[in-house]
Amino acid sequence: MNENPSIFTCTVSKTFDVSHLVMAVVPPKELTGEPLVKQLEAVNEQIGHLIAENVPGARVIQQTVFLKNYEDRHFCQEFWRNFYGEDLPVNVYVPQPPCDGQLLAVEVIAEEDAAQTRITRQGETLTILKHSGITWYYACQQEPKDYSQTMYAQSVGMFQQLDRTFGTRDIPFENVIRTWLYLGNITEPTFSELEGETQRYKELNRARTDFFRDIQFFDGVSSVPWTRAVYPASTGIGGQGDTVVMSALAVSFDDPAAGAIVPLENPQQTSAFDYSQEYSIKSPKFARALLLAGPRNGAIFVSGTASITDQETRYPDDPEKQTELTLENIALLISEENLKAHGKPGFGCRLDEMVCARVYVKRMEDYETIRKVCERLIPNVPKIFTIADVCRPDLLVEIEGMADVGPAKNITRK
Ligand code: 3EB
Repeated sequence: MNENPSIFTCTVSKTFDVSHLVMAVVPPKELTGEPLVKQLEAVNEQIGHLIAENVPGARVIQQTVFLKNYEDRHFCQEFWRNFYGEDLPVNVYVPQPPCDGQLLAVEVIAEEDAAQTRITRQGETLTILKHSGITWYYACQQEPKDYSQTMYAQSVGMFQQLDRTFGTRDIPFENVIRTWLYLGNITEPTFSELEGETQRYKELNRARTDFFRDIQFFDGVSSVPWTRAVYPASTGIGGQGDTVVMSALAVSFDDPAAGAIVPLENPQQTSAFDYSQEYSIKSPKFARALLLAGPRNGAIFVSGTASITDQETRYPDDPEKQTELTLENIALLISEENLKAHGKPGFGCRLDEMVCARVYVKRMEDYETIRKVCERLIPNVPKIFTIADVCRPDLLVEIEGMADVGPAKNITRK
């Protein structure tokens, strides 16, 4: 049934004992130009099909919804409220148009309804999933916010809001392993009380640095004690308009001694938190990737990755080479060699074994070129392509993804 793997695919992974589906869902071509409700119905139908075929009864945990028109989020949320009722997943609405021209594209995470699975929905901003000795907290922010505030104040406010959401379950920000920061007009100038004229992304970095200052990430969460500063994996990417949208994933282990959280760096890139001040007076505090592992299996969260080696942008005018280098960076990060170098032999994998990928394309005219490279290098990986500005003016593409790894990994493609 899956004739065009680039627009409609699903990965099923049983790596953590229960089946876990990741889907990249876009309304079919025939619906181009049709109203939102038609496209939403088609998306729901596809999700329903994929679940029924692969893991009957699986329940949707989180949807990341990329919108051509950000105002449509209200209609989408009402549509899904009616459809899911008490089982409404966390929906993160991102102001980024899908590259293929549809009104929306959705990355969906669903989980087998096994005897050992516990799902708790807390309002519309937090879904808690418990299985295999791990609890996953999927959070998104509430409806925003005061756009008249400075970039710095808005960003701190969003981090605090996420912190409060986790706080309702007594989960401190120390447990956050992955953040997504979508920032409208990311490379545009803004005013800072501290620096005067600066750039919005740089102010976000200053806010993040201040917010993270007293957080000892992963302290007490897992068995690995950190003697240096460590940070969650992250994506920092543009969006339409003046919006700031954030989401985050936190975890806890029943038995911290049985779990490991290992931030991963790339041997051919300067760590982002060590970037020099020309990129941002306060460096971006994130890990290139992060491994979450039990004794026999694990998941790698790959941060937004771009055409950078050391700390320099490479191939400033060449979208094909930028995409190749970006994927090479991801391949290096998740490679067996790199995992071994980080003390976790047996937890690496190949690039084309990734569970899913998101490809953020700066300019529509580069889409075909970038898509072709992705089809060549990660043909079987469910992919979503959106239009989004990347935080440096000369970066044309940014890619993120997930991988399931470890001696007990168990992945199939549908
Ligand atoms: C880079 O490597 C590209 O600010 O959280 C990638 C991933 C990037 C995350 C962030 C920024 C962030 O510097 C940009």
